[in-house]
Amino acid sequence: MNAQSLDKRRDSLASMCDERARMLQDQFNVSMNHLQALAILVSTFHHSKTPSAIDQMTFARYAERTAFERPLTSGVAYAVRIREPAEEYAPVIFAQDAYKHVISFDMLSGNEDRDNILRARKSGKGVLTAPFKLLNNRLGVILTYTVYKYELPAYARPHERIQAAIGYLGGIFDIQALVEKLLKQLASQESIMVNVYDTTNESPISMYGDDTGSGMCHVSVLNFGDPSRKHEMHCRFEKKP
Ligand code: WA2
Repeated sequence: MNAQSLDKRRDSLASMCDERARMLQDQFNVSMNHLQALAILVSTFHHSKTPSAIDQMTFARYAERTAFERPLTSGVAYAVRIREPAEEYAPVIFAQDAYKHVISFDMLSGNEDRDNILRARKSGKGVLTAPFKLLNNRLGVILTYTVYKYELPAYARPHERIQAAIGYLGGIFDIQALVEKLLKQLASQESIMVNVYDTTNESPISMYGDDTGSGMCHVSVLNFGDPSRKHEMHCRFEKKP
């Protein structure tokens, strides 16, 4: 291949990869905003009303009916903060039907969930786990938003936030299945191979794709809204048969 057509090939790979990365990032961002809205819903109709206007059935039905608003999630769950003299727990009290099996599980007992909850409540922002094996044995990432007892100003200190936290809303992202679905919507003449990695640590964790392939590769940076985690999409042309 001459230099000119090689350049052209590189450009077309770059634009296809960037397009896919942008699409994934946009869908992630949309999902994230709706999770935040769901946290506000729980705050308004569960914590700020006596008696609560939400029970598991209401939550599950509402979550199911609004699932189209969170295109990359396979479910949502809400864990409430329980404080006992020296100990503290976060059992799940509400969950979308697909995750009913986590109800009453303490979310402070698993490392990934625990770290996420601790980080979420002191920052007031949406925070993301690394990819890990969920209780249903599938690979996923969890995005957590904290529900506070009262509305906190943007400048609230971490210790104020920790004090005021009363619950944690988590969105479950089934990356494997949902990225596949998303990419299938993009028809292209020449198919490309896509891999998505969590590149926060020195050794990247594969989130999507079979992690093989050689030859020309384009890397598009992904921004999933949590500045303490890094993600990349790697694209290659599919091998000619
Ligand atoms: N939800 C569903 N399956 C899981 C899981 C989880 N966490 N952890 C492991 N498998 C209620 O961040 C708060 C949900 C955690 C939220």
